[in-house]
Amino acid sequence: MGSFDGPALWFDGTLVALPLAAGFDGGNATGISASGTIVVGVARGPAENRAVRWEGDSMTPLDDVGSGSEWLHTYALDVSADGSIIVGSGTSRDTATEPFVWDEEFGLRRLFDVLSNELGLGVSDFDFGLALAVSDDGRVIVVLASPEPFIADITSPVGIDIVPGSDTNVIELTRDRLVSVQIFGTQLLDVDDINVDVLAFGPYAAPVEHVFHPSDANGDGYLDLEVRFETGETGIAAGDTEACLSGRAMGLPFEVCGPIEATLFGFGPGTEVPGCGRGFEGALALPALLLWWRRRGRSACHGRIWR
Ligand SMILES: [Ca+2]
Ligand SMILES: [Ca+2]
Repeated sequence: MGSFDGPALWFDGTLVALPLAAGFDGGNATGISASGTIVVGVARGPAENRAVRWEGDSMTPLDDVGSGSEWLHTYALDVSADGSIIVGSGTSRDTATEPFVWDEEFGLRRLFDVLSNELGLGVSDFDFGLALAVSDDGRVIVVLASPEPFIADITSPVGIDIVPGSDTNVIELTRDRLVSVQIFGTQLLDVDDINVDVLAFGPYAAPVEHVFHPSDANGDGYLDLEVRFETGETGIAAGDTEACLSGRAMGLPFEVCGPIEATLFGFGPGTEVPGCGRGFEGALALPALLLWWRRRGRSACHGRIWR
């Protein structure tokens, strides 16, 4: 048995040393994702301390992706359940310690910039210290600041219209049917900043099937984005009255829900519909699993609807 001094992960009864990249000789692990596959912390070296992410056998420093900040030393302190949002603190050439938020697309960003520029929040009265913790869903950050600590909701303000142009939002659960969702741009939300690759609709998080060119659908002067999903992939079941769209805009997570009326077009209750998709087939074959999924989907459906 050897010994070591450095970041480690307790796994299945054994303490496992986390790998350190060249140029680092120590560190700390400070946070872990829900599945345990992503660990965050700091790697220490003679020249710098770097916020890092461990995944499998690799250590990856959290990089600045062109935000203009020049970070000297960074420390990751917490990670969201799925590993997509990491928070911590760092020092730059210009400032004392200040909090950052990291995501894969935009890298390290000053939390102050994100709150004031992307979310339009007035935070100039605060002296920021650390971003101490992030909620499991990656949408709420605990910030140590003076004159007092605060909780920042970094949910991107996204408004949607399910089945654009209709108030009843009937979704027919038939084969190969697509359902449209209009995402509204605003002064704060440029729809070009929506990552369509991670958009997910319904309890089964259906991926986007079709993306339209942005156009100003509601005539407010801001471009809107219409996307379409295959109803069979959404997991929406007959009788559902609400559906949610989740994704990321400017790297910030969002989940927004709207009313629907889900019907089995042309089929009586309990009729087996060939190729109808997981949602409907699941309802026939795996009621317990479907219920669990639907509960899970609903419990996360408290997002604000901005219209
Ligand atoms: Ca509608
Ligand atoms: Ca518009």
